[in-house]
Amino acid sequence: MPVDTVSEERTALGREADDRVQILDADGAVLDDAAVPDLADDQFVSMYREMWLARHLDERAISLQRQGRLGTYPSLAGQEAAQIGSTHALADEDWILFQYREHGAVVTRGLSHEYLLYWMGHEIGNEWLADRNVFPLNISIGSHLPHATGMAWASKLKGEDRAFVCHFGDGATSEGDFHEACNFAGVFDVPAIFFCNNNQYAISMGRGRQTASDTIAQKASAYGFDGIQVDGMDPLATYEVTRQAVQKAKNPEEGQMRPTLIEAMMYRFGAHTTADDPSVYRDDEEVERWKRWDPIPRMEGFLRNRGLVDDESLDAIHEECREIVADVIDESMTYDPNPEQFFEHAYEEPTPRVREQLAEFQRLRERHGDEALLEDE
Ligand SMILES: Cc1ncc(C[n+]2csc(CCOP(=O)(O)OP(=O)(O)O)c2C)c(N)n1
Ligand SMILES: [Mg+2]
Repeated sequence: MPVDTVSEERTALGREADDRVQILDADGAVLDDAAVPDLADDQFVSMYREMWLARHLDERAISLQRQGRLGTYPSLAGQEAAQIGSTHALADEDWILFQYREHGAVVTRGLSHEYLLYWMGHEIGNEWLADRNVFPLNISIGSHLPHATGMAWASKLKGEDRAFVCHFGDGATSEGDFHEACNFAGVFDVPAIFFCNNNQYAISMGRGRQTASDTIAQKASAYGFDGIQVDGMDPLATYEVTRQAVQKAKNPEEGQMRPTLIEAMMYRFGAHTTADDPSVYRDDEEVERWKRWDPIPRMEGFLRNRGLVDDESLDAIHEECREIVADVIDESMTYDPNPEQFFEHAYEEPTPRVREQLAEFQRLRERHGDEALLEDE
């Protein structure tokens, strides 16, 4: 990645949209003239722990899907730094809206077995997120961006002190919802941060065919607010850029607009989802090139250089993460769903048609029993 750094003189947000912010080199050494964020040592270690936890959860989730114990699942490997670095810059009262791949942002707010339940097909996994100020997951691309603008606008009108960080992909920037959300965010000057996880692909569609713009960050200038490109595989850089964006969202200086569009440059190491075969549209050599920037060994390098971890403490972190994930999986497997829940989540109050369908389903269960209903033809 190009070697641009955050220096104290040049704050991250006062840059051109193609002037990428980076703090760590590929091995985790601090770049010359880069300013390391002012965080306590245990915060740096937490960032590493959460990235490792998220990667491990990812590996286990893919394995569960292969065993038929989890539904279709989108892998986050390679994208941890953007999700975890940026979430570390938020206060608990700030909201996160995410697409579907940002498990790392969720993990940073605390991992519950209910999150896995969502990926097993149970909507209850979305209910739990609200308690952590995380908006429900959004499979339909771009649809949550206008909600981010609306929530941020409402919050501003209520005089709250919150920021709304909305994660989405490079593919989502081609949706009308992206344009509408950014446009109104600018018009109403709302405390929203549009965080684009540019992982170079929208399924098989490469970034080069997504937009003719040089960068995604530069699109912000059309809406009248700051756009900034950051090395999305550098957790310290994503932390710092988000921190400055949050500060501006909540307390803009004279003449500053509250919203920010952050384009985090990264790469998805794995398949788009467990239903995808990436070898059809990209070659291994490209994947290997990007793995050089893997955020986890990079953060490990930074921590070792600072004397914050050694082999022993790293082993203990990994063991702790394995236990957390194993417990969460065990607990999720004990869930005994009632199939009538199918009818519960589309509407606050069921419509007459939904009530009819539920009654018909109940009649079928009574007449045939669950076993017969679940039998494969
Ligand atoms: C409105 C809509 N159109 C199409 C799809 C099918 N679809 C699922 S994922 C995806 C690609 C999204 O790419 P991007 O926004 O870059 O996110 P990424 O998967 O790379 O994280 C598409 C087109 C969808 N889910 N919703
Ligand atoms: Mg993408």
